[in-house]
Parts: sequence; structure tokens; C-alpha cells
Amino acid sequence: MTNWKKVLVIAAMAMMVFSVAAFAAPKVWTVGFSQIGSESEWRTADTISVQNAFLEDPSFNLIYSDAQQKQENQIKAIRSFIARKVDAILFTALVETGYGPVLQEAKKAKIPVIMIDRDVAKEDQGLRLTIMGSDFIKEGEKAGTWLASYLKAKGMDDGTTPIDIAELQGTTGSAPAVERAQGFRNIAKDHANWNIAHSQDGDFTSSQGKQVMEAFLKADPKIQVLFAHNDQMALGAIQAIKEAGLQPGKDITIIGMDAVKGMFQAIVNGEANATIECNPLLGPQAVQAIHDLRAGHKLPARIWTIESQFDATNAAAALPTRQY
Ligand code: GYE
Repeated sequence: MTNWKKVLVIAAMAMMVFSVAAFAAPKVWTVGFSQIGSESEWRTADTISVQNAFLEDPSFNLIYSDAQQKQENQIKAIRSFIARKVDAILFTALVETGYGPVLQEAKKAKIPVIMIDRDVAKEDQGLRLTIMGSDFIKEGEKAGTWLASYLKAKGMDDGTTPIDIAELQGTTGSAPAVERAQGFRNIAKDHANWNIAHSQDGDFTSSQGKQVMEAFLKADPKIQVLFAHNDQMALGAIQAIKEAGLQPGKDITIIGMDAVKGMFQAIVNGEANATIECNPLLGPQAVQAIHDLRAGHKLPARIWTIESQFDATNAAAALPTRQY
């Protein structure tokens, strides 16, 4: 082979290797993640899951922003993602409303926005690509259904004697607070003697849960059931119930949401009665969705997570393998 032919062959081979490598390794994408804060064990597990899933994939670069429970911090973070021309935005909305203008800006900049966990209000849903997370209405319904069968099995509900229920709501205006309340009421409406006598915002935190429960108990020592929109508030309320000289789990039936380890322990100890699982390990799903997006696939309008429910019949067996 003449020298110039050799050069041509080497050049052709180099080009082939180069193009195979280019095909195999997708362009690194920068993804901005606007998280709401760290109000609960659930949130911490969710943040770690997302951060780890992106860290494990060298084809992504994640910019994480913690809004510390402030909507204005989220709006600022999304604006900075747009200014940095990220390839995609992952977004958990603290509350449902108030993000329309910033989502318009992302749309104008042609940056896809994927909701994770908490969605925005209906009128703004056209501005984001998809939502991955739990069915909060179904979770509220599961809590109501669990309560109905528990009270019946224990002979605590004859269908006519009033049942006094207290509800610790999550952050006012957030998707899980709105929808869990709705789901619970979908079941409660078929029980004429169930009386949701107290309902107040406990901001999804244990300290607020405790404070609000103290106030509930002062106003009404006859509360028979506590429905808490998350386990964190239920755990705070358990403290308040004990300090009031009552036995949580016995004098007051307690149902939480999330199925975090602390609540499992409370159920095993007999101080709480049930928790409805809400899976925070959303990282792998988020990475998969953004992979699909980069590959040019159309994402489904809704990506659901799979979850379960736990009470004294199965909590102890599940506890050793819980990841959150
Ligand atoms: O239940 C709670 C958290 O948005 C589903 O937020 C999430 C909720 C979760 O802080 O513990």
C-alpha cells in the first residue's frame, strides 16, 4: 500500500471509531432540579434518590437547588436554570399555583419541564411535559377505606354513633394536601356518622403536627381518630397525645401517609395504626424519563409510582428491608 493510501485507511478507521463513540455516548445533558426543601424524612429520601440516580449516570450533570420551603426561591432557581440554558428542568411545586409566568419563560426558551412528586394547578399543566409521582387522591381514599374496615373490625363504629375525626393537613395549596383531603372525603361521605371535626395545616412537619394536635386536644378531648397527611406530622402528634396523658394508637386511632421508618416503628410499638405508602425513590424514574426525552421518545402524560399500605398485620415484617 502506498503511503497516502495507508493514511486514507487510518483516517477512515479513525472516523469509524469516532462515530461509533459519538453514537454510543449521548451528549451530556445538564438538568436543573428545583426541590422544595427538607421538611420530612420522605423529602430527604426523595432528594437523595434523585441526586444519586443522576450522579450514577455520567451522561447527566445535575444542578440541585433547595428552595427551603419558599416559592420565590423556586421561581428564582428556575429563572437561573433558564439563564444557564439547561437541557431540562425537574421541578417539584411547593404549592399548585403561582408558577404560570416562570413556566411560560421556560417554554419560550424551549426547555422541557418535568414535574416530580408535586404537580402544578390544572391551568398550568399545559406548560410542563409530564408528571411522575403518586396518586394522592387514591392515597386519601386508601386511608379512608383502611379506617372504615379497622373501626368495623374493632367494633368501634356502629354506623350511627358519631366518630370524631381530626385531620392534620399538609402545606395549604400543595397537591398532596388538596388531593389527600379530597380522597379521604370521597370515602368519608359514605359514612354519615364520621365527623371531620378539626382540620388544620401542619405544614408536613413534625413540630407543626405536634403544635396543631395540642390545640385540637385542648379544644376537644373526644377526638377518636387522627388522619395526618404525612407520617412526620403524625409522629409529632403522637408526642402531643402522650403529653396530654392519652395513649396514641389506642385512645386515638392514627393513620399517616408515606410509610417512613419512624412510622413503621410507631406502628410496631402500638402507638400508631396505619400508614399509606407514598414512594419517594423517584430518582431512577426521573433519569429514565430524561433519557427517553433525549432519545427523542414521547413521554407519557403521567408516570405513576407503585405503592402499598401497612398496619399491625404487616409492618414488622416489612420494617427490616425499608429503604426510607
Ligand atoms: O407526603 C411529605 C412531604 O409531596 C408526597 O411531601 C410529598 C409529601 C410527603 O414532605 O412527607
